[in-house]
Amino acid sequence: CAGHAQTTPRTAFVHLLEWKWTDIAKECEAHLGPKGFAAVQVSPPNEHNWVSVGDGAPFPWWMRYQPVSYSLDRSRSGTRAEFVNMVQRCNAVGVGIYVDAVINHMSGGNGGTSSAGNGWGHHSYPRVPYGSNDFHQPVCGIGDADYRSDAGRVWGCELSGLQDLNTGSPYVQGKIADYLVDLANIGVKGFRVDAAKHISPGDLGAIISAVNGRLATKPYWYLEVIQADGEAVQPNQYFGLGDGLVNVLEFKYGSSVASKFSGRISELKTFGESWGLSPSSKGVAFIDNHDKQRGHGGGGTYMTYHWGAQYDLANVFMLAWPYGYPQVMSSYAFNNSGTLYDSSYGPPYNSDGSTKGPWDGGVTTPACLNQTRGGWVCEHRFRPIANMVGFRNATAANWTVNNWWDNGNNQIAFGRGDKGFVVINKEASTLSRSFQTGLPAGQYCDVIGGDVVNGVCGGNLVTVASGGMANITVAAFSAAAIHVNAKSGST
Ligand code: LM2
Ligand code: CA
Repeated sequence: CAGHAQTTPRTAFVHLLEWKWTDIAKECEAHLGPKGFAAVQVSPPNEHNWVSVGDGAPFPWWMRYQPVSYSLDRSRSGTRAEFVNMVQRCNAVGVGIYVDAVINHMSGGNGGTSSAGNGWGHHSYPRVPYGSNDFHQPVCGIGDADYRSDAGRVWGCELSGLQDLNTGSPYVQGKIADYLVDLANIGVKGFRVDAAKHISPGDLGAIISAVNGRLATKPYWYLEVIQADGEAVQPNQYFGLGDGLVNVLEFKYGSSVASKFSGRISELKTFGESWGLSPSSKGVAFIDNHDKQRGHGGGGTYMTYHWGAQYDLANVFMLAWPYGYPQVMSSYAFNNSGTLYDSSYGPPYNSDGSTKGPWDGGVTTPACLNQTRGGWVCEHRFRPIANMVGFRNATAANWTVNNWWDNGNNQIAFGRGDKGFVVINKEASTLSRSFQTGLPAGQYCDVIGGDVVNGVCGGNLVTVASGGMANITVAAFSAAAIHVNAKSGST
């Protein structure tokens, strides 16, 4: 026996907001699998309210957050058969599917038609079925003051007028568990729990335990508990759920990084738990998400692709820095100024409201990297972001930062032991310097500027001398990154 081959772990995932199942299947095979992504967070796959115009926008993205049933028969992303096909094809290339589970509430409003053409009414969802007993009564709305003073109302009243499920009831817990177990049996690997902050830890813990208890392999759980100082509900109240294995989305991560990218990135030297972030083993890190990038979910300053090269650099930092489990955002284009603010616009669409996907029309390369409204941005295909996923995977075994260097302002560099080294230049002039790296001597490919194809680097080569020194030149508002899985001349 020659021993077992070393497999590189997959340590970052992507949210493909509003992508269709057929397109995600292709993207797994064409890009996500080869680049080493661990998983895709998909938009809620269940039957949802169909909103033709909402908050002044055609076919708003947020209709997906108004469940009508747990049927997968038809959401805006496609059919159950397409969903199953996607899960199988993504799993086959090493990419898991994480489902955005909307289980705190059902729809807003008093009635309408669903994505599958079915009717529903206030507290009336015959396809689950749910009736008025299955909702928190008497109906109340969460007020701004409740967040500070009354956890019970945050959990038991309506968020934005969305009909709040009685998640303490065994019947409701059973219906939710059936839905999630169905998904796991299809092959889904994880769940983002939407609005988890609005479900009490007791109720959510019961649901997670019920699902875990019915499966041979526990899914990965990460909860949306938006942290704010002084509030009655805090993320650490949820840490013990699911035998202590659940994660939380760490909202301070992206806002902290944005504040340093607006000031001095050299101050990121100490970034992590000491800044008030959740323990690294608990946190999902992200620069922006579908809410924050368009001013939803409580607002706050987060970087988006609108920041241009600086956004790439923030993602390079996230993927190089050993904190948490990073989530890459992948968007469709939206305007964010003045009256053109597209905070509710849905994805690129056909006249009937169906999604016009990046892989539509039998193309061999998806219609990505289009930042004009009506286009798909696909940040996960920006080369610095895509290739830093490989960096994170290659450096996962060395969960420390060393050989830190900065210029006291907006140029930084650091290593990940003998596995990788990164330089980030957020200044308007070229950075050229001899750096101490921890890497073994050799020729490495700067993966920010090029891909390694058949062992040949398409970008700059970086030579590391014995002892680890390397001359590296980085253009203004750019970066350089080398790691042991992208050596030139290797196969
Ligand atoms: C989340 N966090 O706890 C999601 O990340 C967030 O995107 C969801 O809100 C929220 N939970 C509920 O799932 C989004 C969006 C809202 C939108 C809701 C429901 O940010 O603007 O609310 O989805 O679609 C919309 C209207 C709102 C209306 C509501 C109910 O914008 O004005 O409230 O529908 O009809 C009366
Ligand atoms: Ca609730």
